[in-house]
Amino acid sequence: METTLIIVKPDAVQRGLVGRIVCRFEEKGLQLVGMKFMQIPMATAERHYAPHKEKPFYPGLVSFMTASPVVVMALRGVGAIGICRNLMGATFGSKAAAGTIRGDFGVSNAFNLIHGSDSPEAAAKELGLFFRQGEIVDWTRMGEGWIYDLSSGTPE
Ligand code: IDP
Ligand code: MG
Repeated sequence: METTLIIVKPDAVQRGLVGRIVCRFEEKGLQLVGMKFMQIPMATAERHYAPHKEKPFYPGLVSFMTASPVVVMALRGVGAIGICRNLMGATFGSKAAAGTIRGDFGVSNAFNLIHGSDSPEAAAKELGLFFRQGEIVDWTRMGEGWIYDLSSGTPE
């Protein structure tokens, strides 16, 4: 099982799209194991986007992400990182395929509604930035055996 960090970005919160975006992940079958509403402190945004520090869009990105509240989520599942990236769609709203979150809800390249970790290393780092000990909750879903085939002992 992988756990990934998703951020419903300020543009999505301002546009009243939180419920519809959360719904995409829930209905796919990913398990919600952490969630909070927050305004991202500047230092956290800078650390989160540190890999982009040298890019021309970095200053604008950090000010966008700290300008207004976000919803951060921890989502779990087999291959959750890749599944979430597919549900999100390509980085630019203008290019993202229809059927994806970015493809369906946005046209902007910078204001692209959602962040998702892109590797297990990034997920571990980002979850640590946004969730303290105890804020990610391990729990058992009643319907797990109908979301995955558990007959072999491992979720398929
Ligand atoms: P990702 O969010 O799909 O992983 P990244 O390349 O990691 O895309 O970029 C991080 C974020 O920076 C994007 O989600 C987007 O908000 C912003 N961004 C990326 N490239 C550009 C650009 O060329 N212009 C403006 N903003 C950009
Ligand atoms: Mg990225």
